[in-house]
Amino acid sequence: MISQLKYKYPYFFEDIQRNLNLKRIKENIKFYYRAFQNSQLHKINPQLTPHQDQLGQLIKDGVVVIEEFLSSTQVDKIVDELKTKTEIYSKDKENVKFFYSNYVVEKVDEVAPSSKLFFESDYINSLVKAYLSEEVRSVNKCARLKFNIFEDHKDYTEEYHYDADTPIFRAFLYLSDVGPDEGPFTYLAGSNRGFFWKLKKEKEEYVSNYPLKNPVFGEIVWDHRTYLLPEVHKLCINWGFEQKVITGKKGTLILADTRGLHKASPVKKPNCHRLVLVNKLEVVDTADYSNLGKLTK
Ligand SMILES: O=C(O)CCC(=O)C(=O)O
Ligand SMILES: [Fe+2]
Repeated sequence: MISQLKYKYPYFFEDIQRNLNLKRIKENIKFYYRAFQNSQLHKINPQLTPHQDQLGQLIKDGVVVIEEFLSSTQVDKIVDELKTKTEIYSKDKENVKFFYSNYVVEKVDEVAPSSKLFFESDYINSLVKAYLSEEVRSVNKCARLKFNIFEDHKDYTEEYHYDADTPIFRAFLYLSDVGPDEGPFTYLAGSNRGFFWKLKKEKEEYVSNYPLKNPVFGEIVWDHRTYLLPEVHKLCINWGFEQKVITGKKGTLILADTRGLHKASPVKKPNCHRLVLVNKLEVVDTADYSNLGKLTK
C-alpha cells in the first residue's frame, strides 16, 4: 500500500513532512527540553548565605554593587603585586594576551596573592552559591586592563549581550576609579529574570537554520546573543528592564548574573585606563558558547 501511494503521489511523504514540519516539531521539543534542563541547574537556596538583603537584590535585579568592598590600601597592594609580578603594565606584554579590547592576565590569584581577598571571599562565594547553585565554581580568575583605543574598534562585548544560556555569573572588582568615561560595566536590571524575553533569539540559535550573522560584525561569529539598541529599548519598555551604568571608586565590587543583558564600555578619555579583577563562575562543565563552536566548523 505504501509503495502504491508512493507511485501515485510521489511527493506524498515529503508533503506530509513539510506540512507537519516534523523536523521543526522535533527541534522545538529538544529546545524546550534543553531550556528545562538549564533551569534545573539554577538552584536558589537562601540558607547558604547570611546576606539576605543582597541576595534579594540579586534575585530581583541580577546585579548588586558593593562600594568599598576593599579599602584603598588593600586595592593598592593588589595593584602593586600586579605591577611587579606581571607584565600587564609593561610595554612588551609577552605573557599578557589582548582579548576584546583588554590586556588580560590569567590565573591572577597565583601571581598576585592579595587578590585572594576577592577570589576567596566568603561573602561573595556564599552569595553566589545561594543565588545560583551550591555547585558553582570558578572557571577563570583574571585581571583585565583596558585603555582608550581607536574609535572604530569592533568589540561585541561593548554591545548588549548575555554570556550563555546555562547558569553563569561574574564578580568584578574595580582596581581603578571608574567614571562614566572610564569603561563602566553596564547591566539591564531585571533581565536576569525569566527567559521569555530571549526566547526569540534562543530559538533562532537552536531551532532555525538562519545564517548566523552577528549584528555588530556582520560576519558569522558569536551571534544571536547580541542585541542592538532598538531591540534593547523595546525590551526595556516591554519587560521593565532598567539600565544601570556602574561607575565606582577603586574597591567597588559588582556581582552580576550574566545570563542577563550587560555590556562593557569603551574607555573614552585619552591617557585613562580601567583595571578590574574578574571571577567567572559557572555550574556546568563548559558553558554553551555554541556560536563560537559554529565558527570553527
Ligand atoms: O568588561 C566588562 O565591563 C564586561 C565584559 C563582559 O561582557 C563579560 O565579562 O562578560
Ligand atoms: Fe559578557
